[in-house]
Amino acid sequence: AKDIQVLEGLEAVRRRPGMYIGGTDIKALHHLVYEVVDNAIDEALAEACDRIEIVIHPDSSVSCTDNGRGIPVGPHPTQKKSALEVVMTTLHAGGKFGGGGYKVSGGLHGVGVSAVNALSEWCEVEVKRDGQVHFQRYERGYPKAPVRATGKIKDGTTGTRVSFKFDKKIFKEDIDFRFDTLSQRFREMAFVTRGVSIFFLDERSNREMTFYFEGGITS
Ligand code: 0RA
Repeated sequence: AKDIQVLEGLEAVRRRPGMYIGGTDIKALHHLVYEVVDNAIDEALAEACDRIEIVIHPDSSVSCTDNGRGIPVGPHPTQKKSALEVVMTTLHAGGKFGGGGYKVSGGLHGVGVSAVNALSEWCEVEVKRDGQVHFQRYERGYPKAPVRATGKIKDGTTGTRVSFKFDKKIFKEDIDFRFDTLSQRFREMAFVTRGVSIFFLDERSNREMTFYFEGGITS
């Protein structure tokens, strides 16, 4: 029964996107990116990550990679699936488990990456953690298969990559990401997140920017 509620949760996001991301226009579209990047920023604010890389691919899919601890992948304490799947498919499940940290950077009404997943034609997550690469793919929020290990890590690196392609069925026609809108936001995130490097590449135009402020807002 719980599983059904989880799926209904993401169906609700697709039925009424305005309730979750404030609309279906270009502003709402950019919110998808902010939500994903804000999760990486939170990892940087926890001093667990110092590099975030955002790429807009030629098909307008977006990937955000961070070198943080990686979203936990172990079995979730109450649901019989990976914590990673719970984070990706449950509304409000994006917070740090077990109290302690909480979201500081704000974002799309705090709904989490699962709302982005729900509003994406496809979404993929890759987590490097515990010496392994873990992967899961979703289509319109539904997992295609359980989280699986796809490789071994020998150099101890950790991190998370979330990739998604926004669903053209949801958003207004003929809208797409704007380099200047996104880079302005990433510049601001770098101001307020001392010591993090934010690398931004737009493969549609081959423009790129890197933001880094040693002293944060003081700089
Ligand atoms: C929950 C717990 C921990 C990290 C994260 C979530 C986390 C989420 C995101 C989203 C994007 N990048 C992320 N990186 C980490 C802490 C896990 C631990 O203590 O090792």
